[in-house]
Order: sequence, then structure tokens, then C-alpha cells
Amino acid sequence: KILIIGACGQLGYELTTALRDLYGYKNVIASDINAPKMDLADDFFEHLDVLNKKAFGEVVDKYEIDEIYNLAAILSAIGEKNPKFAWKLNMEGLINSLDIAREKKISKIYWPSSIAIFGPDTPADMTPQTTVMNPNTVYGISKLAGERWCEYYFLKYGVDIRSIRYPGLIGYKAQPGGGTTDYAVDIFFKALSGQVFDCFLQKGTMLPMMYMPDAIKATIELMAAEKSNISVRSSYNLAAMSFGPEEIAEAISRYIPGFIINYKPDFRQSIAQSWPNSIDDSVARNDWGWQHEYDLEKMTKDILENLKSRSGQFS
Ligand code: VAH
Repeated sequence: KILIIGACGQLGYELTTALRDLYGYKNVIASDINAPKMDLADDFFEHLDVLNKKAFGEVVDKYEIDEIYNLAAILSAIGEKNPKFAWKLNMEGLINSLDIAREKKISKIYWPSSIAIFGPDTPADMTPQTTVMNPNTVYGISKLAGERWCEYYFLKYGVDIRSIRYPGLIGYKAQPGGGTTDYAVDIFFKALSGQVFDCFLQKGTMLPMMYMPDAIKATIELMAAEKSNISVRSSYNLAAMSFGPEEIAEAISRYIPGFIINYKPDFRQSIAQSWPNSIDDSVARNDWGWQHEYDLEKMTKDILENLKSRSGQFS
């Protein structure tokens, strides 16, 4: 049985539905501190605060869980507004997960890291798996420290922890939660509703990005990989595409002529500038055969087609 922590989040919601399609919903227990979205509100949903280790252990025992995905986190932008809580949730939530995995002999545990673990003095182009990492956001600091804890629990206690350094994730099925890359989600909704889009990043701010179906595929592939093929127990670099706001706006205006983007950078500009332009993910490609499917053009087409059919617009 699988337990998803943070199942109502941007990644958690799509991972829960993908794993339920794969293994049957009775085998994938969704949990979150927030109320469940409608199609998660079934008898396999638990209200769970990942900081409450006792309740966490009780859920693991109740369902005889043997695989945990801990996706609970405060992301980069919100983390800068509430740094102490971001550190507490991101770190204590991970440590609780690692301890429960160790104490209850959980077979595999997943925890997401991020390109936010890289900092302003990290080589910014084709950033390698191992390099200088001096993050200057609390979110990045917590994810870098978390990677160190993951490797420690693997080496010292044999906990089978697996992790991916996600780029900015773009999906249309669940609202993102306060990240710096989330302009690339909001832009689609604004374009489809005919509004001008005010982008909180400057033109030309290149960032590594990935369409959610690729991120879900990579997560499932990594968790299914042979243990002997996994050479990285901190967290894997992963990449698909890199673009700046003007490029995604241009891709959208090919489908929605006249779409207008304005640039009104705010505090998130400095966060974005501290991250790489592009990522070298050759270790993931070598270890477990990672291969992305969506580039900017293919993603834009897929999102607009799905959002249009969903809202009945332009049908
Ligand atoms: C954020 N979406 O913006 C997350 C992600 C690389 C960015 O970690 O905080």
C-alpha cells in the first residue's frame, strides 16, 4: 500500500491520480493537511499533518503502508515570507518520514528536491549533478539539507529513499502552491480568459521547466528502478526544457493571437536569478533511462487543448 503525503498539492494531486490509475485507488492512500479536492474525498483519504509523527505512524499502521511519497513542502516564494515555518515543515516533515521508514521497515520512500538547491555561484548552464551549491532561499537551503539527510539515512540505516531535483513544474489540473516558476502555469489561464498577463519575472529570465506528465513519469520510473541501478541517494538532476517568459508567451500567442504579456518583476525575480538556466541530467538518463517527452511547443498545445475542451471554449 502507498501513502501520499501532500496529496492536495500541485504535484501530489497528479501523482495520486496517476498511482491510483496504476495500482488501484484502494492501494493508494491520499493524505493532506488541507481538505481533499472532490475526487480525492473518498474512504482512502486521511487528514494528516506530517509534523504529527504519532498520527503519521498510526496511518502507516492502519493501512499497512509499505511505500511513502512525502510531498509536503512550503515552496520558494512563500518560504521567503515565512522562513522559520518553511524550514520547520520541510525539514521535520522529512525527518519524520525517514524515521518512520526506518522504524517500520517501509520498503521505499520518495521525497522531492528541486533545482532550488543550486545558488547564484553555481555554474548556470547545463548545471551538473555534483557542483557548487550555495542556495540563498530558505526553500533551497531546506531542500539541500534534506538531500544530505536522505543520503545519510540510506548509508547509515539502509533506508531506500529516492529523490528528484524537479525543475519548475507546469500542470493545469491542480493549482500550484507559491513557487517562483508558477507564472508559467497562470499564464495559460490568463491567456484563455482573454486577459493581459502581468508576469512577475523579467523578460529573458531563463529557467529549467518540465510539463507535469513528464515529472510524473520520471517519479514512477525512478521508484520502479532496480535498486542496483540507483547511483544517487541525495537527489537526481532532471531536465526537459528551459525557457523565459517571452518564449512561452510567444508559443501561446500562436494559438491565441493578440495575447499580451507585461513584465512586472517582484521579489521573485532575485529568486529566479539565483537558479540555473539549464540542467545536465545525464546521470538520470544513464542510471534509469530517463527521457523527457514534452518540449515547450508540445506542452503548450496539450495544455491549451485540454483547458479549451474542459471549459467548452473555442470548441
Ligand atoms: C518553486 N515550483 O518555484 C518550485 C520549484 C524549481 C522551482 O522548486 O519554488
